[in-house]
Amino acid sequence: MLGLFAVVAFLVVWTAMSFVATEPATVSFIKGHSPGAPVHLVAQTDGAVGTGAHPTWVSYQVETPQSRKWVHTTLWQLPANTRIDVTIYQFDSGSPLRNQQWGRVTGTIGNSATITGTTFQVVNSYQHTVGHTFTVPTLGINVPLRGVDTSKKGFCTSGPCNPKTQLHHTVTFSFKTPKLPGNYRFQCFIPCGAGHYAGNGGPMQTLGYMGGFLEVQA
Ligand SMILES: [Cu+2]
Repeated sequence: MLGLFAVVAFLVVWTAMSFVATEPATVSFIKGHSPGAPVHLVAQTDGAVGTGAHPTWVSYQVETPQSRKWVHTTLWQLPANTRIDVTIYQFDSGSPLRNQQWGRVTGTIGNSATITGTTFQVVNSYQHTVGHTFTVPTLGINVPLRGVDTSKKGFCTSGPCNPKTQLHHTVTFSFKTPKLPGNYRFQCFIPCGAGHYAGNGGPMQTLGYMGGFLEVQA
């Protein structure tokens, strides 16, 4: 009886630890941040992340604010009630939208974003493909990230991709973090998990790839 209990206890602890051990790292934009100053957050979206347990999976990577290194994680710690200036280098190909609603820019400052310096409020997906969306449902934020044309030179096949040399769209936008601290879920609404059920499995459901949290702290 005691032996059985030990086995069960071991399995419970082992399962819990394996979850803890596989949680992606957190990149903090709070350390060294002076209150009130805007935060600059730089991320990229790759067709294949090139690192970790699933190097072929589609993913975000984020740049550390001080050392400017690419980190494969979607846990981003941000100060509350602060303007966040976001730059996303979008290296992946795309597809037409299943729902044109996801082509709208919402919830950002000015309800707009820029692509290669040009302001836009909507992506017409009859004209352009969309690779991913940066969407924070509880904050009403949605930014469509246009797909690159894979027939052009310099398509990045494995991350981290280099914005200086490889084909991408540079998308920028700003938003304000809420006053209320908490973990705000963000995700992609393009079924971009190719090879997984309906495109919505695998990286679409795994922390660190196409979904994550804005960890807003006071
Ligand atoms: Cu996606």
